[in-house]
Amino acid sequence: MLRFLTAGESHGPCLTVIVEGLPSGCTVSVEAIDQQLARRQLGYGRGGRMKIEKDRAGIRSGVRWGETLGSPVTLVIENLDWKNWTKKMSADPADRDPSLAVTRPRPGHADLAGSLKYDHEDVRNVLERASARETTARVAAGGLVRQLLEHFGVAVMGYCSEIGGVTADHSTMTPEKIFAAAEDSQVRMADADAEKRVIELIDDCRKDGDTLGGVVEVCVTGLPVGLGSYVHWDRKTDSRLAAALMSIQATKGVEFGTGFHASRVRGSQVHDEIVLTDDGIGRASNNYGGVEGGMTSGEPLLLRVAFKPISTLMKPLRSVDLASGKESSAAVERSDVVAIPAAAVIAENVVAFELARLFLEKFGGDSLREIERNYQGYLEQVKDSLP
Ligand code: EPS
Repeated sequence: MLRFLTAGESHGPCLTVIVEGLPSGCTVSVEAIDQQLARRQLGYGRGGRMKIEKDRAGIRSGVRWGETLGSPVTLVIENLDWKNWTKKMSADPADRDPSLAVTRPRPGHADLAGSLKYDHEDVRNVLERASARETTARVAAGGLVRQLLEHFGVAVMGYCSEIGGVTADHSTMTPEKIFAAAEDSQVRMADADAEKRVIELIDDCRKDGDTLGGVVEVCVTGLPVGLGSYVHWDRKTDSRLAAALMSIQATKGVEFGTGFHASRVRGSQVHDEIVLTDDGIGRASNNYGGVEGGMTSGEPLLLRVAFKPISTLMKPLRSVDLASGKESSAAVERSDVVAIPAAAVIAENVVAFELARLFLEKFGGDSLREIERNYQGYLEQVKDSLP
């Protein structure tokens, strides 16, 4: 089974991710992982932290001479900001300093429930791990395993479709065109007019001490029909992707294809008709975003993820001081005005990881060669399914 575990605090020495279950013989490019990490750092509206960090993955196990061994792969990403936090985040009891405690939980963050649950007097003990800095490790894991997907012709593309209520008009473009153009945009949108309005909005919000959320879209091409299964709730492609995406910090909703819209129209207007094409069986539309009955349909996978605005407000909302027991304003931490352009990269890599899991469940083996045989054999079987 392909799985991963991350460790690390936002201002600790490093983030670590252990990825287990990759077969042997997969070519691994650390530059390709670093490229994903660099993309995650971009975007208009980020705070000071991204000027400090230069996220890079160090491979500590599981790869030899550029190929996976089949053993766990460990990746480590150093926090360059650690040098400014060595005492405040020290593991040494001699460095304990209760005067540094954060005691005014921020609405929207894990601060309050986390402090109550884990019996912490210092909210920092919660926020350090709850921070979206952790997504660096998840992007590294996605950046690693998507190389296997790419070997089988799968492309995963993420971009922003909405920021702070401003919607990009991508209606006349193919996902490939949107993705390519969004890569050059400061807000990861392929619509120059929307980009301009979003940048103005971000500038206004920064002045007001406020923050923004948004919606990202992920499109995946090259997936074979039949990843996932209809037979159990926890084997469905869409339930698995939704769970993985909902675990990204600040996610509030996930929708596949036309999503909620499908609930408002007639069946005849939304079901994707089955037709004959030059390649065999195909679909006349893709309203269900490439998933049917919990399995990939062979059409491009298309999903959207909604993120709430960032929790830390420079003009803070009301809170209660856990030290004094009195009403007070929430704590202010250095933060971003908006991180939706980064969220698109995070969602993309989270989707890549979950799809790699589903791919290996279907075609799994201990070596790449074994998987290639299983994959080719299945494609031939599907091709031969029509008389
Ligand atoms: C983040 C690093 C953090 C924040 C952001 C995400 O850096 P710092 O806390 O040192 O400024 O920029 O995290 C949040 C906004 C949050 O609420 O957790 C990153 O690497 O993406």
